[in-house]
Amino acid sequence: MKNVYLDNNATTRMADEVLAEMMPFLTDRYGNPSSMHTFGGENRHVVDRARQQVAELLGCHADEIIFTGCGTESDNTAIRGIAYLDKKKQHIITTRVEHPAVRTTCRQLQREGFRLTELPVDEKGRLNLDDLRQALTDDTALVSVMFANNETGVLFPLAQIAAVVKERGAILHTDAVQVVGKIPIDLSRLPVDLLSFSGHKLHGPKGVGVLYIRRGTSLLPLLLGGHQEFGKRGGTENVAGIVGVGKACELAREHLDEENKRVGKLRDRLEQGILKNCPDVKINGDVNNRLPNTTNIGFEYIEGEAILLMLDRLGIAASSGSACTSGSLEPSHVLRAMGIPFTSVHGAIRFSLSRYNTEQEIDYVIREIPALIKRLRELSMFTLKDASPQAPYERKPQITATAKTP
Ligand code: 7TS
Repeated sequence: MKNVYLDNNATTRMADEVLAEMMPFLTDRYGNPSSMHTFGGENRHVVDRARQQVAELLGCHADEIIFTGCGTESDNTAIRGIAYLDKKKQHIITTRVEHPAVRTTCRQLQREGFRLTELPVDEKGRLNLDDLRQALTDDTALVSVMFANNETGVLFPLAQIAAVVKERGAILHTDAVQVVGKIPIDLSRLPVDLLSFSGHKLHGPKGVGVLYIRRGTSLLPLLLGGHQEFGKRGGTENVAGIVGVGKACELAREHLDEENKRVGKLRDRLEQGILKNCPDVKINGDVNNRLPNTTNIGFEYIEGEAILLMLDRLGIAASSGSACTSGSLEPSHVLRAMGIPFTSVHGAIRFSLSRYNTEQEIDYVIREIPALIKRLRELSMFTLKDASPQAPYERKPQITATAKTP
């Protein structure tokens, strides 16, 4: 079997219906929505319709939605846009397990003089609400807490977090890049002020992000320029991309419930199949509270990169941590924050599914993995089995070839 794509938290296949909807705006209907003439002006309605489609998925008003260039831009716009607004408030709270789009932005603000609190998580990746309560002060400008973790799928209890933050009158932003389109969100009941997501994670196009800004919440725009997006994000609109993300939201709304269940069952089948057939394997994260499509599996005593390469040869695409941090060989900051033992953190693999995965694909992966893991453990250069959980790698003595006697 070829090409089993299980890296949907990195990006997803665009739905055929989305591409069909976008096509006219990549070809004949290229007008600028801000133009006075009908040819451009018609595209204003198209952008507004997409705004409505997004709002219907999130349970908010269309005028609370702005389109950006990606999830990262939405995160940056929300965080910097709030931080720079009120000079009297110089404190920001976030968590230790955020995606770099949030983490790096908050750390940059810290370098600029803001006080930053990064809340810890427990061994299952859960936040302690008392830590949040204690961290909040009168000068807390912003709390930025992800909705679900991209590496483990663990969900933070946003409703409870919002209640705590609102008690102290701070602004709450959530990075929902991994959540929108996977589980229902109803912003008419969830009092967050800002929420970010990205088109390409829910079978929409790349190059378009969304930021929800609750009515009455002011922010300083990150991109200054024209009056587009209610003056909150200058730049000619990516009409095709916006049409695509609108359609992706409409499709998610129609199919979310049934797909959720189906994808969840496939994920559980994969997990059970691997747990049953491979020794020394653990699931990382709170299994009772996570996205239905994600599992993070720690294969002890081997390197994640080696597993990924072997899987790749079999046509199976998965990931170790986030594609945004891979390439660095640094173990995942998320798993380290959870205190996952050293012997397991390096061999952690994230499998993330989507509506396009099938039972046959999952069974193929379950069939192939045990032999692959066994082989890698035999080949392993590292004596991790004998190492203490926190110890650095101990290399086995190199076996040097003995010179042949002539
Ligand atoms: N926030 C979260 C929680 C994410 O998972 C990602 C992408 C982003 C922000 C950035 O979104 P973008 O549209 O700007 O790329 N996450 C991942 C991942 O987990 N593997 O590759 C990309």
